[in-house]
Amino acid sequence: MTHRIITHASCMDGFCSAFVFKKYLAQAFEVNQTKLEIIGLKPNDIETETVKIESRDIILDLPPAKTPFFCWIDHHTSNRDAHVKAHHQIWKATPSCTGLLCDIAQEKQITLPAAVKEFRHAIDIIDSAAYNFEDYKECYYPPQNPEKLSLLQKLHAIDAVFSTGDFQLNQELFSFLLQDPLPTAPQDLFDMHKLWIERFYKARLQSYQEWRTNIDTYMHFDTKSHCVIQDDRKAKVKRGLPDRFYVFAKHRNAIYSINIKVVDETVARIGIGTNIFEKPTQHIDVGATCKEVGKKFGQGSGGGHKVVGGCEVLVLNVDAALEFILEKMRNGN
Ligand SMILES: [Mn+2]
Repeated sequence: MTHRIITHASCMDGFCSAFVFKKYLAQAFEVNQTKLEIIGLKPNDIETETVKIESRDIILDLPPAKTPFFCWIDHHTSNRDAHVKAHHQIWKATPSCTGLLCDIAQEKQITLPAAVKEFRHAIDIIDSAAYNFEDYKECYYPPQNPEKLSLLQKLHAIDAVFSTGDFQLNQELFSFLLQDPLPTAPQDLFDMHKLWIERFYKARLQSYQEWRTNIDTYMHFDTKSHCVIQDDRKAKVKRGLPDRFYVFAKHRNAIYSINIKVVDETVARIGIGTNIFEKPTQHIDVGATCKEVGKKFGQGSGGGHKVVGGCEVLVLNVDAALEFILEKMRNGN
């Protein structure tokens, strides 16, 4: 019986979920781990059924398929009430899907090595953006000691391998790293392939720096709305790869960030976040605001959580939408 693991592509949590399932949970689910194919997909591929899901598929860190399949394990709030036609189905609001898999292993009395338990804390930080300022500095800037990377740094280095900006290459490297034999814990992959993984990481860190230098030319802090605005329409050139936490590293006392990106000739995407380092206690409901803005200035697409969200608006409405959001932030509601 051949099973496939379908997991979240280009995502460290999706990657580690596949690792932990294959290495530690396959047997408990009566799955033959030597014949396990691993496929990375985007949530949208499942929702629009661009890939045919088979009856023996195991879907991790993704929304469930509409057709019957074997096993679904996920932690995304948006999938909580999903209608699932799977033989095994487990949903729980955990910081990472990998962490949920570790919990399941424990419930099934599978002993996880110390290295995996230690790793679990790190993947929880990564997938729920629970970095403190020191963690951020450690992972997004050249390492103080390149010869001895920390656990978080090793995981970021592995992530750099399948986040190159070329989706097909990412897919190749993603499944390559998950081939047999798997080491004890995901971070051991770094030591296994150190010579080339550290080059991916070095390049990635340089790309972050190029991006930060470029973004500095047009990102600005609007003190009245407590918001840092990154309007990509103002970019003269495109450089590097986004460092998603930089806004709040640069503006430590900001509450919000807004990011505007034109997608095509009619649609622009607006992302709103709150300060991950300071964790402001009072702020507007970002998800609700995004939903409202998507309806008012776009074709209805928008939503998210209390602290982070996104929406799509019409290109011709971008300025009005931005003003609407900033006004809410100024009033604090
Ligand atoms: Mn996840």
